Amino acid sequence: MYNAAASPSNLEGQTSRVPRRALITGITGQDGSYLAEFLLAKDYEVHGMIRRASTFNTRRIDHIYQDPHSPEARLFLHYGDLTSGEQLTHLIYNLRPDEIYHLGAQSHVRVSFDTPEYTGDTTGLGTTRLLEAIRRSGIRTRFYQASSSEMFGTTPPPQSEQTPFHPRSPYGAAKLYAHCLVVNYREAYGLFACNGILFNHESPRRGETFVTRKISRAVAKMLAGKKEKVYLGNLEARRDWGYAPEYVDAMWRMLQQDVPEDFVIGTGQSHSVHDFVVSAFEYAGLDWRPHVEIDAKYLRPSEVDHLRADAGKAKAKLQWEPKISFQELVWIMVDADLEAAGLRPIGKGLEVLNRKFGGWHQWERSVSKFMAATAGRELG
Ligand code: NDP
Ligand code: GDR
Repeated sequence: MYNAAASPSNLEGQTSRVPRRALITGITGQDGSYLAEFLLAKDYEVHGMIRRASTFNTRRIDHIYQDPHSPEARLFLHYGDLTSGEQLTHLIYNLRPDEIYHLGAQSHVRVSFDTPEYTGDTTGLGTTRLLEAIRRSGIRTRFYQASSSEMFGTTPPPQSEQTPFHPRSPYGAAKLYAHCLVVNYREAYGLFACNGILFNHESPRRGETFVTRKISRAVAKMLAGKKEKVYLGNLEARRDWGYAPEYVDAMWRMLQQDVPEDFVIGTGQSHSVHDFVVSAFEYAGLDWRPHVEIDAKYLRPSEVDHLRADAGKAKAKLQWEPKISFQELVWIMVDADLEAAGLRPIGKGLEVLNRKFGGWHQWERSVSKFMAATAGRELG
């Protein structure tokens, strides 16, 4: 079992001026970019691992990039890949981070059916490589694993930390393997490691091939006169959709606890893909029927029908509760995509964010100000 007395200092009570150091895998993804902003606003020194690519893959974090030569620099990027342990060990041993947020993964469920081996290597074994790098380097750190509601698969809702798993995709199976490894390293080696079992969370920074963003982008393009139809798969699947920036706050809260535990994070409400379609089109004043067609290529060999979180434990222990509803999420995403398409946002999404989080809006920096306001300082 984890020994609290032998743990790193109680981080809530820490008064030292030395900044805490975090390492984020998957910093170029939706969650990684929001988490980097969140931690910078809390005065962390943030290190992110990025993949080498022949094209730029840092667009979600370009606005917070800092010249590493500057004495003020707090954000540092390092090349590495989850499919190879060499750089992971090197990074962990040399950086000795106080907290590690492991968000990197092949995260697309449909794609995992086409690339099961690669998904297992990245999404499953990637976690093992990190855990082993921590164990072998002997450093004391806190580890966050991006677990997923996809692991529940066929088990009916509501799903909590006690719900049995039954994954329905290579992605879900790989996440479950990683999830179990985290529990094992906690029990076997006393590692401070937490699984955040997060339900779907979306934002203007969501990857364009996930269904919510696919719909909000399509609606914006239709209003801009650049698209006539959007092709989708199963409209009946139900998901518990939340707003991503609120979920990175939950990740951080997990690592500030005295004892490492696993937490389910979600809104407790579920809606169908069809609901999202209707809501997004209605918000834009469009009739969805002539614009939506089903294409079998977006169906999955086995589907997860219904996910809805019971996040009571997170509410009680982390004091975490989401502020953004399903309807508001749709407004935010459509507004942001309208702006990205060069159109004037309708405005309800902006209004919600202003009201709930205080002055906002540039969609690509959508959370900087909210996070900075939370931390009592403004990001540059
Ligand atoms: P994204 O797909 O937006 O980001 C994935 C990140 O992983 C990217 O930075 C990507 O880099 C990186 N990555 C992929 N493969 C590798 C590799 N081989 N080596 C190093 N880095 C790699 O995911 P999200 O931000 O939405 O999700 C973050 C994590 O949370 C993921 O693990 C996901 O599975 C999990 N999750 C997400 C949920 C959600 O609703 N968003 C819900 C539950 C869990 P690059 O930019 O170069 O592609
Ligand atoms: P999911 O998200 O599989 O839940 O995984 P996604 O948005 O891909 O699918 C949600 C539901 O919508 C249905 N669907 C479509 N999906 C996509 N991508 N494209 C379509 O055209 C389409 N039409 C209908 C899907 O069948 C599914 O039922 C996300 C990812 O972020 C994972 O990494 C994460 O672990 C889980 O959420 C929780």
